[in-house]
Amino acid sequence: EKKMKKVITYGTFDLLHVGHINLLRRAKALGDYLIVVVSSDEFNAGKGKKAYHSFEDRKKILEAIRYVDEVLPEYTWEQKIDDVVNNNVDVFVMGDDWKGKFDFLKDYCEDVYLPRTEGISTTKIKNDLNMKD
Ligand code: C2G
Repeated sequence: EKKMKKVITYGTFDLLHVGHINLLRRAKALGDYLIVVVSSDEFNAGKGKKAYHSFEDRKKILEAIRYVDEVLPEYTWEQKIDDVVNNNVDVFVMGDDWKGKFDFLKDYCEDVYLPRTEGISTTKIKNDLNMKD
């Protein structure tokens, strides 16, 4: 029978918003099973980011989304090849702000960059609420 088509995507997914949901819905539509690799708090610190929600809470929130089948932790930039190979992933998906940044994955799976949802971002939410970044 048809092999299950597995999709993977990465992100912080802090202060979940419709841009995240659009990305996750469209990523899932590219296959049968969606793995979301969510940035650990330590990895975010390395990105100079501090998420409002802890890793554990961001993981729980993602697991509650109908499009998401599995959530794994993102600890390093370098883990993507292992993640793709170890999970038998067919498609890697990211918003197009990352276009071209992960071309090294082309040898292991299909790369898809989706247009970002305009007018929304976690940073915008924080600024609109006058929170420090
Ligand atoms: N996104 C989107 N539209 C928005 C905001 C975000 O399509 N308005 C997408 C991003 O392109 C990304 C995903 O939603 O694919 C998650 O966004 P972030 O949580 O901001 O992820 P980021 O901090 O870019 O971390 O190793 C890659 C990093 O972990 C990506």
